[in-house]
Amino acid sequence: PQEEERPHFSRSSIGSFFQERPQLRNPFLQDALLQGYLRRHLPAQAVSAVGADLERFGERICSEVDALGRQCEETPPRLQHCDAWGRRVDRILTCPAWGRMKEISAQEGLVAAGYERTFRDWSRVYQMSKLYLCSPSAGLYTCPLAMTDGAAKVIESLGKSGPLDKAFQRLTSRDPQQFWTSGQWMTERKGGSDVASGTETVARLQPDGTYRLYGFKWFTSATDSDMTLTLGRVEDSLGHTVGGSKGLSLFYAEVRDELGHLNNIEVQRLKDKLGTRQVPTAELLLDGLRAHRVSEEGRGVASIANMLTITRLHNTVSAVAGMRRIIALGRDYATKRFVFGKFLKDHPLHMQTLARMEVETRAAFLLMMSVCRLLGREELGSASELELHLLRLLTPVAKLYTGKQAMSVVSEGLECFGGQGYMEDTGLPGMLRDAQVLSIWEGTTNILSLDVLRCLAKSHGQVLEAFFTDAKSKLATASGKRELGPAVTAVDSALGRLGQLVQTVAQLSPRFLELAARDLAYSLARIYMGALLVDHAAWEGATKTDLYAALRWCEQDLCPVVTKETHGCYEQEAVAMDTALVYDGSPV
Ligand code: UCC
Ligand code: FAD
Repeated sequence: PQEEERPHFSRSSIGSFFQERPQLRNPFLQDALLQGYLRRHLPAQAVSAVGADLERFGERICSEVDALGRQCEETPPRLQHCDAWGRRVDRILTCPAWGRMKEISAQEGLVAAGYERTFRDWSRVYQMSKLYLCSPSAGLYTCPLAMTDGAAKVIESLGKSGPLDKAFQRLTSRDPQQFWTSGQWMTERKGGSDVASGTETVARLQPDGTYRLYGFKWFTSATDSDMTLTLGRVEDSLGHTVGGSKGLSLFYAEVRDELGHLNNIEVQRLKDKLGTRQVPTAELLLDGLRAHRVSEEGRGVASIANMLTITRLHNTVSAVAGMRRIIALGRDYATKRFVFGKFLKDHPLHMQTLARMEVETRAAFLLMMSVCRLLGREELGSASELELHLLRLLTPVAKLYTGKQAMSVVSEGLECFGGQGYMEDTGLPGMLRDAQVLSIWEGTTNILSLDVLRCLAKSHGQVLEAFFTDAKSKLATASGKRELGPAVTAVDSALGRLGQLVQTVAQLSPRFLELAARDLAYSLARIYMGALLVDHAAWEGATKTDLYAALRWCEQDLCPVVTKETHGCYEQEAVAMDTALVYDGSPV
C-alpha cells in the first residue's frame, strides 16, 4: 500500500511517535546557584579561573564522563577467585571505563586540587565544585575518590613521614601513572556503627617494627584500591589486646606488592548490592596483612576521624549533586513531554513539584558549600574558633540531612518522567538506588545524630554558641530587605525555640537527649539552611528566585525538636511505649 494508506500501527510499523529523551547539558552552565555562589564569594582573581575550568570540565562531563559512568553501571565488577590452573588469585575485574575514570580523576585533580591549594582557602570549594558537577556521571568513581581524599587528609594530619610520604604523593598526584586510590576498612561483622566493640582484627608486631594484621573486614568498598587505612588491636607479648575504643590503632597497608600479588588478603566474595553496583565492595580475610601502625596505640578512632570528616563531606556533595542532576534532567524533559494538550512545563502542578525539589536542593547546596568553605579555611589556618566549631558540627549535620533529602528528591524526580523514570535503560533508576546508600554508609542517620550530641557535649556549649552566633549574623544581613521579612521571622523564631531547649540542656537526662538527637540534628540543619538561604537572598546580586526559595524553605517547621507536643516522645515513658508499638502483635 501507499505510505498514506498504511495503518498507523501494524506489523510493519510501531507507530511514528518517539518521546524525546532528556538531555544532559553542561552542568556548570546550567547551574545558576553555583555560578551565583562563586561570583559572590570567590576573590575576583579566582572567579574567572575557577569558572573557566568548571565550564570546560562541564563539557567534558557531557562528552566523555557521562558515557563512562553508564558503562560502569552496565558492566559491574567481577571477582575471579582462581586462574585457569586452579591457583587462587582473587582478582577483582573492573571494566575499562572504571580504569579510565581513575585516569580522568587524576588529570582533573579531583583529589589533588584540595591539597595543591591554588585558590588558597577556596581550594576546597573549587575541588568540591568539580566533584559536584561530575558525581552523577562518574559511575560512582567518586566513592574511591572520597576515601582517597580522606586518607590524604589523615596522612597530612599525622605528618608525612616514612611510607606515608610516598602514599601522600600518590594520593594527591595528577599523573594517572602515579595516582593511587585508598580504601577505608573499618566495618567488621560485629559492627559498622559500633566500631569500638565490633573490631576483632588483631595486629602482631614484627621484629622490623611493622605489623601483621589478622581479621575479617565485612565491607570494603573500591577494593581494587592501591592502599588502605584500617583499624586493629595491637597484641601484647602475651597475645592480649585491649577492648573497646581504647584498644584500636590505625594502620596503613598497601593492598598489593610490586608484582601485583595481594598482601596476604583473601577476597571472600563481592557484595550483591541494591545500588553502587559500579563499585566493587568485598569481604576480606586479612591473613597476615603487612601493615604500618600510623597512630599512637589506642588512638585509632580519633585518628581516622579526619577521614570521616572528608568522606562525610563527599557524601554530602554526592547527595546534592544527585538532586541537582535529577532536576536538570526533569526540567529539560518538561519542555519535551506533551500531555493533556500542553508541555509538562505549562502544567502548574508539575512546575510546583519541580520547584519544591529545587528549594530542597538549593538549601542543601548552600549547606554543602558552607562546609567546603569552612574546611578550606581550616586547612589554610585562617579559620576562627567559631568556624572550627561550625565545621565540626555541620559536617555530620549536612551528611545526615542531605542523605535523606537526596532519596526523597531523587525519588520524586523519577516520578517526573512517569513510567520512563522506572525504566532501567534510561539510567534513572540507578540514581535512586545509589541515593539510598548515602544515609547508610559513612555513619547512619542515628549514628550521626549521636555524633552531633558528641560534639556538643565535648565543646561545653561552645559549638552551640557558634551555631547561634553565626545563624543570627546571617539573619542580620537581611535586616534591610523587607521582602525577606517572613523568612527572617521564621528562622529567628525557630532559633528562639531551639534556644529554650538548649538552655535546659544541662538538666536533661542523657536518655532524653538521645531520644531527641535526630530531631535536634534535623532542627540544626533546617534552621541553618534557612539562615543560609536568607543570607544568599539578601546579597545584592541575588535574584527574585533566590528570594522565593528562601521564603518557601522557611514555611516549613524549621525546629521539629522543641515543640511542646513532641516533648513527651523523649521522656522515659516513651521508650517503653515506642517498643510496645513496634512489637505490637509480636511481643519480645
Ligand atoms: O562506610 C564506609 C565507606 C563507604 C564508601 C565511601 C563512600 C564515601 C562517600 C562517597 C560518596 C559517593 S567506611 C565506614 C564508615 N564508618 C563509620 O562512619 C562509623 C560510624 N560510627 C561512628 O561514627 C561512631 O560514632 C564511632 C565509630 C566514631 C564511635 O566510636 P567510639 O570509639 O565509640 O567513639 P568515642 O569513644 O566517642 O570517640 C573516640 C575518639 C574521641 O576523641 P578523644 O579520645 O580525643 O576524646 C572522639 O572525640 O574519636 C573522636 N571522634 C571524632 N572526632 C569520634 N567521632 C568523631 C568525629 N566525627 N569527628 C572528630
Ligand atoms: P548497624 O550498626 O547494625 O545499624 C543498624 C541500625 O541500627 C541502623 O539503622 C542504625 O542507625 C541503628 N543504630 C545503630 N546503633 C544505634 C544507636 N546507638 N542508636 C540508635 N540507632 C542505632 N564500611 C567500611 O568500613 N568500609 C567500606 O568501604 C564500606 N563500604 C560500604 C559499602 C556499602 C554499599 C555499604 C552498604 C556499606 C559499606 N560499609 C563500609 C559499611 C557501612 O559503613 C556500615 O554498614 C554502616 O556504618 C552501618 O553499620 P552496620 O551495618 O553495622 O549497621
